[in-house]
Amino acid sequence: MYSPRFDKRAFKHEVTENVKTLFRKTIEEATPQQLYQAVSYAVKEAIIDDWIATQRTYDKEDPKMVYYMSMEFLLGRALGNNLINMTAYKEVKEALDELGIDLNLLEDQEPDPALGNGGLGRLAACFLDSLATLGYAAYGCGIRYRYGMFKQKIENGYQVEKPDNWLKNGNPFELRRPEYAKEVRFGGNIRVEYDDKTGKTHFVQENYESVLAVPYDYPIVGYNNHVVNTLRIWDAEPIVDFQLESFDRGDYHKAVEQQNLAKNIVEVLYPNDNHYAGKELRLKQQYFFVSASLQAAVAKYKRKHDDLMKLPEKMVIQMNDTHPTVAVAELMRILLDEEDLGWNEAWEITTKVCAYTNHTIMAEALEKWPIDLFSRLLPRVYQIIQEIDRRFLIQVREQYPGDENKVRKMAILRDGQVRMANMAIVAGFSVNGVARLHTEILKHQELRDFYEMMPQKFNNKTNGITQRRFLMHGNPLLSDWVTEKLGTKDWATDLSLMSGLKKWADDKEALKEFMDIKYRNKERLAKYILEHNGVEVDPRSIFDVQVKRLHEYKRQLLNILHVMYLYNQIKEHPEKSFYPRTFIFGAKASAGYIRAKQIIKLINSVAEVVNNDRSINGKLKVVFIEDYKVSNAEIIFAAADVSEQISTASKEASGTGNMKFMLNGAPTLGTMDGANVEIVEEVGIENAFIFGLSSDEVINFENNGGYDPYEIYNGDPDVRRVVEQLVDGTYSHGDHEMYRDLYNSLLKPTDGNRADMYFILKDFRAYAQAQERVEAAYRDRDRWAKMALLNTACCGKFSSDRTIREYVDEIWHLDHIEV
Ligand code: KOT
Repeated sequence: MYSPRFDKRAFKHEVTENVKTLFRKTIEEATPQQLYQAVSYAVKEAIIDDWIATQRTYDKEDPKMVYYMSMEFLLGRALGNNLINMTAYKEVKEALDELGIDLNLLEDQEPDPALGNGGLGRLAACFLDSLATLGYAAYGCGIRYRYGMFKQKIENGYQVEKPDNWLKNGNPFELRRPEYAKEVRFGGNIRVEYDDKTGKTHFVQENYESVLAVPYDYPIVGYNNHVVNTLRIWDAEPIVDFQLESFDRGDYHKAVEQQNLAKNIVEVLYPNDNHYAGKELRLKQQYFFVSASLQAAVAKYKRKHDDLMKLPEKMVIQMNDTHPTVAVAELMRILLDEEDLGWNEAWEITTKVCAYTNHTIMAEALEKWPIDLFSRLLPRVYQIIQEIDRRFLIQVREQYPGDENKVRKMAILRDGQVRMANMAIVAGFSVNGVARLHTEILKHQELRDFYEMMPQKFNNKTNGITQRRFLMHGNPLLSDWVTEKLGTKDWATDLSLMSGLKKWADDKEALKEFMDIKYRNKERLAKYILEHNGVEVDPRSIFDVQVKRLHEYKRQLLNILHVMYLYNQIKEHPEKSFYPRTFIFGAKASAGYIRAKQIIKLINSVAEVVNNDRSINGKLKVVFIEDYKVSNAEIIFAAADVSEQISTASKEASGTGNMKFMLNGAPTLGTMDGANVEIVEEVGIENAFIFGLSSDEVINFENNGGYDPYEIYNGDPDVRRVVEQLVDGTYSHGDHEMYRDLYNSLLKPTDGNRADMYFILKDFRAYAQAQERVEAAYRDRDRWAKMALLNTACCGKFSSDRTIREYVDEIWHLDHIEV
């Protein structure tokens, strides 16, 4: 399948055969969905050989492996990406053309696997791509949710959630592996058995419920290197033997319970980003996939090795936020109870194997499980955590005699809660943040006590993204142009080469080509918007884009208030020149996040008023793209002129959308937050539009009770006007109450929260001024083209290949492999 070996005739034959055997049809008769399946199976066929070869190499060379444990993997579609990484995209497109099949239409037939919420899950997917591409042995470990992230419909301006039945037509790329199934146990009680002969104590779980975890393997194709790694996602099935036994005893109830437990556990992804809901089922999900993955990992190790003390030489576990951190205690349990090691040995192994990544400082995202719930569901794991905590607090008291305040802050068990982050830090050998600023805030604010006690554990790994999906696949025009200008395609695996584009930054001809490509991508997006949203937008206008999860700290509200302000300006000064703008939004709100949903409604209400006002001559358009997801994201990034990254400084740990925009040549309009800081460092402040409070200023305000939004409200008539427009009926058909809560959130303290918690009014004027700078820069076509091009040219640092190299060199110490 790799270009040199691609056999077009054989491939076409294979597709034709697949259509026949799978569907008893000819190519002409088959539906697009059936053709997608037939083509995917043909592609899988080619992948399988490399998959086998890769696993054989791992077997033979026995490299150290990373297990990347994550509740989320936001993969996006596989077909196109696999073809890109097999360097067969163009050949396959040609072959299919000859069969009268349009590859792009086929790609649209694939459901977008959405086993993640946003940045955290997408990062996990980019990491798997980079690990395979760089030739490292890696397993992704996660859950095969029956329903992924919900599909978003907009009805009458409101978000409506529809189930995402992504498996309804089957999944050509996955492989069920029942031979590796593992039992996972919940609840019951622990009986302590003392063995007189050996003098050992055994802990036996009784009266538990259990499910069978069945793995599905999903190939992760490396770029142009024949490496195929595995994402292993677990499904839950009832344990059949048990069920029969229960039926025999007439224990129908028990059998039904097992069925229900199995069905419920993997039913659906919790659609909360940056938010902890504390649901029992969520904890079950966490333990379910962590226990199954660890049992499989230890079993795999034991097939080749008998000295468990050397386990850390062969595996490392990266915990993607606190969600899988029960891994720490589960690994202890396996080593203590199933492998009969002593505490000290088990602890030594665990603390050499486990590493933790922190992705957020948002207080509402902190996982703190109620002890009663936790100990009821995971009685043995809880005992182990008690012992970890007991031993740790002895250390704290030794190091800080008499400082009970430290003990209170650092304890794992406290106030009736299990604090997962504390456990991860205590047991992990590495704690990393996801951008330099974020890591500094962790060290000096949120996790200060831990940093003081164990500074050697703390390190930064600034996030990255894969250029294979977000440039090669998402933006083929720019991709080809870059290859031509650099005279090589090596940027596909070495993004630092992009800096070679700088030499074209003053070349009129090259700049024109660059902007022509942007224009064609804008046309492509305009077509998508017309087809999917029924709104006509002008590709000659500035495409100003904010796409990301909806969260107050990300401040979509600031953006839309500013649109309201611009609308007022245009209405009031029709004579003033105004460069036409299209404000594009895309965002899902967690189903239960009321205020986020109000913001979506507000955006759509503003769109309705503005887009239908003929008097402004189409100078302003607002579009809310329904169902923002990986597949349409690729089209959106390619078409953006302006990248809105306007979170309240200190709140966005890193951001990764910011990097995707940069890669595609869109300058950042943003705050000095997360990875924006490093983006500006790379591209130069003159090639970005930076505004607003700094993280230090924000933190300062927060530590001193906030600020008074009425200062702004009373002092700035433009701000006052847009705030009043939330409740004067302008955007609500005369309804004064529709946006009252948003209005109140800006001006009044509500349910224990400060007024304007996210400094929207405070930053408003600075934001509006930055937007004026955007307009001025855009009017100067040459200047803008240069800025845009330099963004692409300076994005080298933000490849996830760089990030993964740092993880490998500084945390994981993996062996490089060649297949
Ligand atoms: C937290 C709880 C549940 C689900 C998701 C989260 C979460 C998501 N925490 N952090 N994130 C984002 O992670 C990205 C990848 O590191 C960051 O770029 C982004 O700033 C985080 O908000």
